[in-house]
Amino acid sequence: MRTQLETLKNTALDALKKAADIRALEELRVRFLGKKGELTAVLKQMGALAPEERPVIGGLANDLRALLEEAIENASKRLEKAALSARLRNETVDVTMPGRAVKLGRRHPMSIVIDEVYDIFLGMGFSVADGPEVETTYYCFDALNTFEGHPARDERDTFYFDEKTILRTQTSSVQIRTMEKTKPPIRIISPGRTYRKDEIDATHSPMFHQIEGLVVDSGITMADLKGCLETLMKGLYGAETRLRFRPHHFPYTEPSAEVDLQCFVCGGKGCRMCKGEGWIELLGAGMVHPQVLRNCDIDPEVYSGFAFGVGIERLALMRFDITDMRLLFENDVRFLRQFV
Ligand code: 2NL
Repeated sequence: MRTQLETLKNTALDALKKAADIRALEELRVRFLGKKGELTAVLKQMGALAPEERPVIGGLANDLRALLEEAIENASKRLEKAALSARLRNETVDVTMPGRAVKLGRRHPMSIVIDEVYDIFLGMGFSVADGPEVETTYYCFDALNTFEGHPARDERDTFYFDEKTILRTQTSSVQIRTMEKTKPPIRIISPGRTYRKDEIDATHSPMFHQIEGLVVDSGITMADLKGCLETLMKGLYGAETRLRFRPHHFPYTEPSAEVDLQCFVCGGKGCRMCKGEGWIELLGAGMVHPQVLRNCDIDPEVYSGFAFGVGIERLALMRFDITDMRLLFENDVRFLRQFV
């Protein structure tokens, strides 16, 4: 039995040295030290030994068990270390490898124009005001001196939810809300979506964007309005830009004007772009009607103001030489990619 134990020891140590991974090592532990393992098999023959031999062989067997257990433990540590360094080697990241290119989108032509208008007005000390798109007829019409029965209120032109609730037809409602809340001096622009029951064609859409501007202070005159609009249009279309003010009528301004841009194609001579007129209609403006000021609890004897409203789609079409407004809403990336 001594030789059996000796052989077992040599075979086991040899096998342990060759174990390639943790699983193989576990198999070896079962094979040599398990309940049905080779060491147990040798000990089962103890009964055949002389009584005085038994404790000696038993001692040798215990020593062998301890020796193998330690050898397995050492092998296990060695294999774990090897597994870790193999993993570290495999998972190395090449930090010099070029990254995957990110596909950048572009700003929508409308956003480009809106941002340009923001820049110009923020430069003149204006702030941006915001308000609801679902409005009451009070803020869209009554407060703006647009009496009941006025054609602008017609349900053939305006989206009504009920008698007193509509989709705003202009962002003037935001200006009214601002005048109610804050007292002069007021210098704001209010950009946003507006809605009218228009058929879709190259120059109309039931949803469009508008920017309105409002200045109220003591001593504000039509000259301030002209200077402000010239600064805006020269900023958008270049220093050569010329404007023309034509008398007009709005219920909320007095006097009122329509403002034309000298045709940038023919320089005023008359061409297809301006339909032979030499001028292109741009926007509406005027001095805030005294009644509108009174409606907001501002004394027209002390304060005066000017206001204007301009469609942004129209500005964008001219700014980028686009001939059909529908292109702005169809979101075809082949179209949208062209603008910077
Ligand atoms: C247009 C151009 C305009 C205004 C809007 C306005 C706002 C207040 C008071 C007075 Cl709170 N006016 N906004 C003024 C003139 C023209 O829009 O073509 N509208 C149909």
